[in-house]
Amino acid sequence: MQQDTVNIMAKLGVKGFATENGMLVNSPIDGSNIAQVALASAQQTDVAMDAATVAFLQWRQVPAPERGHLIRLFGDKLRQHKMALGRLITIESGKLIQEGLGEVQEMIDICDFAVGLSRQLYGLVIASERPGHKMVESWHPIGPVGVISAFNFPAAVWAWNAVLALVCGNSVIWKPSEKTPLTALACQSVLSMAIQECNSVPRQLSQVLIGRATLGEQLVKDARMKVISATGSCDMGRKVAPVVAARFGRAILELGGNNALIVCASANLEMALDAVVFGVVGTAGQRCTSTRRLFVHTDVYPAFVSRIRQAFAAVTVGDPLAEQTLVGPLIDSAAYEVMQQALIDARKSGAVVTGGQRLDQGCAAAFYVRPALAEMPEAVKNIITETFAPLLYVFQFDDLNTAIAQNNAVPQGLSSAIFTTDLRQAELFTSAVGSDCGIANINIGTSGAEIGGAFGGEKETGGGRESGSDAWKGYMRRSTSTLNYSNCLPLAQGVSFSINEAMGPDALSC
Ligand code: UN1
Repeated sequence: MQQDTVNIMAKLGVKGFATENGMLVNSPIDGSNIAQVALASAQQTDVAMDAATVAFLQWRQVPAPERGHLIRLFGDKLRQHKMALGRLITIESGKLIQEGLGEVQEMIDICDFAVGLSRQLYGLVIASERPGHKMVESWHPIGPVGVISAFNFPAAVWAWNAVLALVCGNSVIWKPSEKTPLTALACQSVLSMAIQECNSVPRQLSQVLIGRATLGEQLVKDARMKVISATGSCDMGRKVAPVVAARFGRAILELGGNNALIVCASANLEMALDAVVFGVVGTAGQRCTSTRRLFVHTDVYPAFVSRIRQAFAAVTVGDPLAEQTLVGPLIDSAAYEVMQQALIDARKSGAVVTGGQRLDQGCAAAFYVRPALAEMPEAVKNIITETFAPLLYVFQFDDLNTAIAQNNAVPQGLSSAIFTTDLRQAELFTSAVGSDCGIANINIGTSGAEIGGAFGGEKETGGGRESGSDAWKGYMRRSTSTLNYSNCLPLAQGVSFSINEAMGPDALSC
């Protein structure tokens, strides 16, 4: 695994990563050590923030379409290096090779989106209430953007933030998860290849700082970082949000999900089965969009739940680099412990649990598990915590309104889905009285969102929006200008304030 990693890093032009005495990086595939990386000191972080400020002051003057040109080149480089980067993502995060490649594709997609955006950073022209006046809204670069990302999407989530931030005229500092620093160094190296082919790109436009939580705290506290985009647990967000707010910075938070899928009696059950299985076992249940809760209509419950049980028992668990594998390893032993505790708790509450056992793959330091199904007893109506593992809690319902209420009765609000062929049920689910999540899908699972939509969720998910739609506005400042092309100075709201009378014959009239 180590040699494979060294080869990929060399191919992607990453230098100086295998330092001695650095932080150990392990692959969840076999638990082996694949590299060591140096940690950035507090002083280096401080210097980086100054450099990001200098880069911003220069970059904001570069026309947006020219900034888009850099991102177009970056997208080209990603296409060129997709296989190597995808493999590295798999080696470092343990997700399936298909998902590693999919993650690079997601980066390419957001690059394409950002290139188009670079010619569409539109403001509005607004009707003024005053004659001879107009109002315009302009969007301007805001400043250095700090991106704090998680291990489960070690590249794409940074790309969502970074390429939008760059096209919007900002510099970026990235603090990746300490579990996946190599992917970050590789992404930065690929971006550097694009930067080298461009004129007028300031040095230090994009920087990566490898470090632990204290490094993140330093970025979060610092007023030089105008935007902090943080992906991680609700607990992490609870720490980040007040610190950014206290200095009047802007936070874009993408935190936990506790995503539910509702299967109605009219659903296409084949499609629903595929969606549930991918939603639960994809990325070994470690996506923030993973399906965690399932509400099945009583009429189809026994048949559908038994199909899921069979599918969970049948899916191939193992080496994520092997094409036939459908479930890779958990990230580490801590993730395994948390899953096991959740299974103990489920059993205690009366659930019928199948799966969840550790599978021996011949490496003591790697954690492969069979996906688990917890059929909840009548008395337990919901599960309010997110367990980052392939574990599905199943509940039965008779009335869709009750299922929707249960979908919403959790602190998190990221993703949700309904399977139905009844238009009225689909519309109800996506209506004002339907799912309260940022994502509400119909006949699509809870995970695997496209980059074109705004990504994020409500309540303890943090309220941030990243990726498509108008999420770019989160990386810019808005300026409203009222322009007077008349010869008078009327005040808004009809307020009269005339100095003519006071000045008498000396007054100039318009
Ligand atoms: C995440 O888990 O933090 O919708 C992001 C999805 C992916 C992104 C997940 N496109 O599942």
